[in-house]
Amino acid sequence: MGFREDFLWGGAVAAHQCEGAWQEGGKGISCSDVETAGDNVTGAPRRLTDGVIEGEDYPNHVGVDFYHHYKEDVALFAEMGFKAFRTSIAWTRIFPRGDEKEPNEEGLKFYDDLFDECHKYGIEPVITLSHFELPWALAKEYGGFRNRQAIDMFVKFAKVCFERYQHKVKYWMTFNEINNQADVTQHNLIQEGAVLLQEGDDAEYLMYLSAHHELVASALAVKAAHEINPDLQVGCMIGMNGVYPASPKPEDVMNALGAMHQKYWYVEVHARGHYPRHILKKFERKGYDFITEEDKKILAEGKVDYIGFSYYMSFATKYQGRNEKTFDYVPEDFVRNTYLKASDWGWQIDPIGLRISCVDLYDRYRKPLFIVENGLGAKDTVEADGSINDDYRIDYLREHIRQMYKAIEEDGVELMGYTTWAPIDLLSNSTNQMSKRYGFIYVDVDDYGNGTYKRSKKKSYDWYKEVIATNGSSILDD
Ligand code: BGP
Repeated sequence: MGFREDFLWGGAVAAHQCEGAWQEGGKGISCSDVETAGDNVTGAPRRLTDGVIEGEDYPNHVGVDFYHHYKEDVALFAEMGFKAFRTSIAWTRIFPRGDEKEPNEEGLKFYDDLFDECHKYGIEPVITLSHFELPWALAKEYGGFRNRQAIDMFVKFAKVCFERYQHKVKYWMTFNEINNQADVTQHNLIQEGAVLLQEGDDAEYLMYLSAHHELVASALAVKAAHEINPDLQVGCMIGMNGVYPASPKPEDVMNALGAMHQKYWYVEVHARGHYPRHILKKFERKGYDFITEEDKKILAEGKVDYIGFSYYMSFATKYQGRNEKTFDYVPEDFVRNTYLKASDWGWQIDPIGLRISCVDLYDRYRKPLFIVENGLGAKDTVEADGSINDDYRIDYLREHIRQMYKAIEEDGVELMGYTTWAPIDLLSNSTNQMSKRYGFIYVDVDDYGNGTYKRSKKKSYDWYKEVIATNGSSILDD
């Protein structure tokens, strides 16, 4: 009953948000290295600069210095009883520009050491290949994933990783939250596909084109992984923050359906190996003609083994007449859901939404699910005695885990694991702030890079330790 014996309890981070050491070990400049801090007062998003510009503020160049602290951090995860630790391999540590013939040995060695450190404690590394940190040279000199050459570069990177780490890493994911780019902002396009918008570009066309190339690259990587070692399991990763209709008005319902279609289609291609008909219809209408016969074959042969997803919040959408023809993704139509409370950053907290997401994804694709991100970004206060009483984080996680349990027990969903975002404080991806903290482990550094980088345990640390030790039952009984 309940969580299976080998349930992968743990935590998740991404290289560009925690490692720092942006120029160490032969690392090249990534797209994330050229995104500044957001505005700490307003929480406004990060800005993309043309290369690393002196005088600009790039907090992720230091991160939480995980590159130098990883032994201490992994030991803290181990003490919590982690079964799994999800992180990403910074592409630019392995191929600094993306187009080199040979990988950078120093970069490969860093991850060898990190994975060995995890295994020392019986922690299974879960690895994302591309988590918003593509090579900047790929963006600048090749046009990112708008260019088919990016497919070869990614597949080479993936193969090097599979070959090198096949006996250390069993669970992989290709592109983090690949569906984020449905909202075609420059930030999302650069993070997903290293696509820099030029004047006169049709952003929507470029999104579909580069997403298609990413999907082909992903399918080729899945196939390669299975050929290299049939034990390897490769999943996709989508950002699954569900969208509800704001009311039972049919137009609102249709709006929500359209918004969900814009999430699911990426999963459809990954999991079923072909495009859903509504997307093909759209391509027909718009005259998009980039899917080749060879691509179709590749997609069909590279279906993922499981579906990884993140879940933080849900949205509600209200039809406002903007998209009457297609009921397409219109973020401007998102409205506040008055039934839900929100985090300090306005993210609407909805534990039942996690259960809905599990059921929706499982009903559609019948593949094992892996919740690879879930957590609360909040401001923490360090008391005079050094303690941090983050009951709000405990409440958030407890309620989500309870819904996850119901999805398994009552809805019959097959769930492989749960890695919280993030077990240790790190930089926010959207704003690059430190003050938006997620961890069980506090890191002493502020939004301006001041601090000792010392690690300390929050109240939630022992709480999660107990959850893992009892395989979830400590929070199901009360
Ligand atoms: C997801 C990303 C993560 C992570 C998380 C929290 O979209 O995969 O990288 O950062 O969101 O978002 P934020 O850091 O902006 O609070």
